[in-house]
Amino acid sequence: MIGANGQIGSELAAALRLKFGNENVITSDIRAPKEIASGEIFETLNVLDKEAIRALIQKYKPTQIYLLAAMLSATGEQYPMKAWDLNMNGLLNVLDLAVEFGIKKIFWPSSIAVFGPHSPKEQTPQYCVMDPNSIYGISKLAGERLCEYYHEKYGLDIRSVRYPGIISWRTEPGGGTTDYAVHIFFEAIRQGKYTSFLSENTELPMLYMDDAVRGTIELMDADPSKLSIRSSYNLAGISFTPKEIAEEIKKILPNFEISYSENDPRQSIADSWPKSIDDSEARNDWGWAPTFDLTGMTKDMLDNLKIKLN
Ligand code: AKB
Repeated sequence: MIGANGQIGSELAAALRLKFGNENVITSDIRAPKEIASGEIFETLNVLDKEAIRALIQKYKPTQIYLLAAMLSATGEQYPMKAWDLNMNGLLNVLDLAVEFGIKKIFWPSSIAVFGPHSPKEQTPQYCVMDPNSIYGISKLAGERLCEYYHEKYGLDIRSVRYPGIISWRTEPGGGTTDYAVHIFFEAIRQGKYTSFLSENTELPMLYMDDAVRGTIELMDADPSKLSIRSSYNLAGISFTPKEIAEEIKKILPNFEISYSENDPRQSIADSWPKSIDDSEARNDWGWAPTFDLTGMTKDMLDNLKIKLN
């Protein structure tokens, strides 16, 4: 796994270690994590260093690669050229080496950021106008086209989902537009209040980490003949606004207070994204179904954060 220290990578790696055993999962990232548990294998790796990836493939002979290293939407707007370089050339390095070494399966995440201001906002379908206007979204859409191209041209078994905002309590996200929906829970426990950088009625698609990890592994286990999409599957969980999530938190923490900041640059990114996603293809092709609703997710987040932060 490349980019294993981030929000999704750290939890996906833990799930893969349970499934395949510590000795069969090699995690890597640009920096070592704070702790490496005994028996776990970690290598420092910059995904832009193709020769370093080659050396690790030769050393460990992996059968699958999970590529999670990326710069997200908000940070991408601060460093557009770096975001483009990391997101595109990181992917191209892995795709090329996967073909060269005959890697059996690749996972690469896309995002709801591939949609743009002219995409339908409600129940956004798999196929529609896609005019992303963040560098992150542009890089993800280009990446999707590359994935399908490598599948068609070289037979690469690449699998991908368009993640919505991912909500989790173990690792906080960094640099995304949907991050408010994680920070709100941390601050509810730490401070009892939170200032949202998105306005109260900004509705975005989100997914609880447990569902995201399970769905990712289910897609990787799916029969390849059932997969009709080799760009990236729409994936839906729960859609809500900052106001709605605050109301849900107040049911458990009645004194919780929410306020809203103005003129945050992330607002315009959020405004260009869908409010909800139609994920019929994922449901039909590989049986995808999320299990957490807003109430269940809020309870699970707060229960776990109370223990973690106190
Ligand atoms: C972001 O906000 O940039 C990410 C995403 C939706 O891909 N969480």
